[in-house]
Amino acid sequence: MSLIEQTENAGVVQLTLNRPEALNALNSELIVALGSALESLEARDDLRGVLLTGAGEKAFVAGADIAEMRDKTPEQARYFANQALVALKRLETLPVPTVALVNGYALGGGCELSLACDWAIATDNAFFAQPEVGLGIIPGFGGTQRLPRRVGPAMALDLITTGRRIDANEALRVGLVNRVVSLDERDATIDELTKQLSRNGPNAMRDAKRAIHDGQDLALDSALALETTLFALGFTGEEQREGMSAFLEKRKASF
Ligand code: DAK
Repeated sequence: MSLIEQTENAGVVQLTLNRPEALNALNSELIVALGSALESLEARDDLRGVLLTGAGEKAFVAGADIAEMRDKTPEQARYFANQALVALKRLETLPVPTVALVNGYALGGGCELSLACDWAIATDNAFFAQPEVGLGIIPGFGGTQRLPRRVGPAMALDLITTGRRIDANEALRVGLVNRVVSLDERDATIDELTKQLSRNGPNAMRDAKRAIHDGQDLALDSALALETTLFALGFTGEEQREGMSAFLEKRKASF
């Protein structure tokens, strides 16, 4: 049984964290497996998108593995932290759209894993929390940085210092996820998303992601200049011509 199950449809890869007996809690082995799955995806020019989800109906990821973490020495904790940092960086910098399908508990490192994706969909049984302070630690998978960027510093402080759990609808209200679907709609949602990501211009999707991500760290004028450059570059390849020709010829574009 593989810790990361990988399936694929039309260039859209679904990665499923597969450790349901521990509610997909992130131990070193699972983090390393995720990192290497992402590393092999990085190299693929034909990749259109990545969907990340958890095995079973109960949990996306119930956090870092507490049993494994408890007895770590500081050196081991640093090694673990580095492995995690590398895996999450790989996820965040994948050039294609990445979507977390949060299908149950997303606690601690699980919530942070969903934040390392571009955006998230929750099923209606999902719960989110950053309960680390209750364990005597602070979030270590980027929660103190990515959460405030997603939901604002006040809401991030609320969630991190209280450790309270919020349900899918509150997660939607605060902007932690973009959509909530019922558990029954999960497969149809995946199919629809796969269709959308596989029929759009792959280079255009990559350039749009790059403009948004890189633009966040720039002043507005520089960010707009980046957009202009990427827009113009889009006219150097086949993709723009095919997309526009298909519209004018009343047919579906073939990218
Ligand atoms: N770690 C290890 N095992 C876990 C786990 C976890 N986080 N969560 C659940 N499990 C295991 C349970 O121990 C149980 O195992 P058995 O007893 O069957 O062997 C099995 O999964 C089923 O869980 P429960 O029996 O507890 O199931 P319930 O439905 O009763 O409760 C629950 C579900 C999700 C409410 C509960 O399991 C729970 O509260 N789990 C812990 C949630 C939590 O506190 N998560 C945050 C962990 S702290 C770092 C980066 C990040 C982090 C740390 C360092 N660095 C970069 C260094 C992140 C920290 C965290 O995520």
